[in-house]
Amino acid sequence: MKKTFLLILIAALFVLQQCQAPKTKEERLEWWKDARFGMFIHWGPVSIKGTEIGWSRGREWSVEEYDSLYTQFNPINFNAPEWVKTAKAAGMKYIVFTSKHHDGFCMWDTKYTDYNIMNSPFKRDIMKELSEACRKEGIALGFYHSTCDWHHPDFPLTSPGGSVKREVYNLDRYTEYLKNQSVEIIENYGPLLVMWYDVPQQFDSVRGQGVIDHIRKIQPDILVNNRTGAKGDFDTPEQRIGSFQNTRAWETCMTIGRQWAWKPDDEVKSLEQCLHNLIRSAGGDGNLLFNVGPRPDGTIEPLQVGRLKEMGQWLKKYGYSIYGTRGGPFKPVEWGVSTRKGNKVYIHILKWSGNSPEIFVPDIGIGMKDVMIAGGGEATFKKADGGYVIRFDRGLIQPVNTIVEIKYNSNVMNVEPLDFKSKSISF
Ligand code: FHN
Repeated sequence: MKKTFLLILIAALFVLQQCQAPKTKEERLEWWKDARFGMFIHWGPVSIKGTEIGWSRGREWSVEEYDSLYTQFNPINFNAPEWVKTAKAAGMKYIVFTSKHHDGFCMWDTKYTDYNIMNSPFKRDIMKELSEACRKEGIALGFYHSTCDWHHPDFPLTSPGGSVKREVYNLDRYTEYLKNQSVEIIENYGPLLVMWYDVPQQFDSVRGQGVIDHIRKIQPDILVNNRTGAKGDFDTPEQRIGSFQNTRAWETCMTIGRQWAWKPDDEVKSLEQCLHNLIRSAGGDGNLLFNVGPRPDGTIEPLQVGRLKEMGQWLKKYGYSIYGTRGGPFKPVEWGVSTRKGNKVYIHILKWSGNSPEIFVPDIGIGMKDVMIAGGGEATFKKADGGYVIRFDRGLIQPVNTIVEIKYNSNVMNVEPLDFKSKSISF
């Protein structure tokens, strides 16, 4: 009797999970756009040295010294649930972790090379533990997997930075290696949100598309970025906020500190900079993949954890104006951006100076019904030539972002993007 009940329960849970999981790539892409905010994690044995992953191989350190670091790598304080808890506390909805960077070191129990974490003193499958922690906490998971590989003997280029051409190489055999490891990762730790490839040296669009087509045989709905050599599903502006674009998905990737891998005595961006990066990405109709670099012991830098927690506190209060929204209808300007959801538009005023605030909002072809300041502040609006003028008390201005919430008479999601008029905001 008990066994039957257990079997029925497992079957029900599986069905439930399948019901919740996106069924097509388009559905997964819409989920990803709704999520808006992810954690990027760059980590490897080079964290022992505190220099940049991949790039310091053959630069700050000889290739031999760099490639031997894994024999000392023993991050005894690595705790996947802790990492996932940090991401959730930040309000992040997905994690993208470096399975293999340009240095070729594999952070999982791969059967395709011995140059992997299981042959370090740590001897644990980091990606297995991370995937289990993500699944348990409902955080979507993807992997950053470097297209180039300066360690692999078949890849045509090697360190420093791929600037040296190997005399003997086999790009086709290397491509098979890349495809095999990509499938292995998806089969071992998937289904995944995304495979995030990077630096497609020597990979043209045909070769890159071949990688995408290959992994899609295993997981048809997986998202792939634009760095296999082919264009993939989304663009990836780096260390800058992407321009407004709502005809093709995009995600800004950015470091919270000064480099991708852990750096001793690092600095982190201010809370205002961090939040503005997220809000401006959403206003441009894009995502933000915000990077942390764990320390050699496996913990994330407390400075970075603290900043992410502060972002999460802001998102707890105002996240409804970011999650599940799309950019616009008003295109980003120097003083602010707009996001929209259903019949609401959120105007995020990020820069402020002057006296009593007044905003001119151009007509979008749908009547304005109500307006307020996020958090419950009073605001008024009146019809004007070509749009509406919104006024509210200066005391309602918020330090990082003042959100003007506008309710329209009907759905605003199909309004063509338009510009704020030049004199949209006066103080
Ligand atoms: O060389 C890499 C770099 O180390 C880092 O991984 C970034 C993340 O997008 N991508 C490449 C630089 O464009």
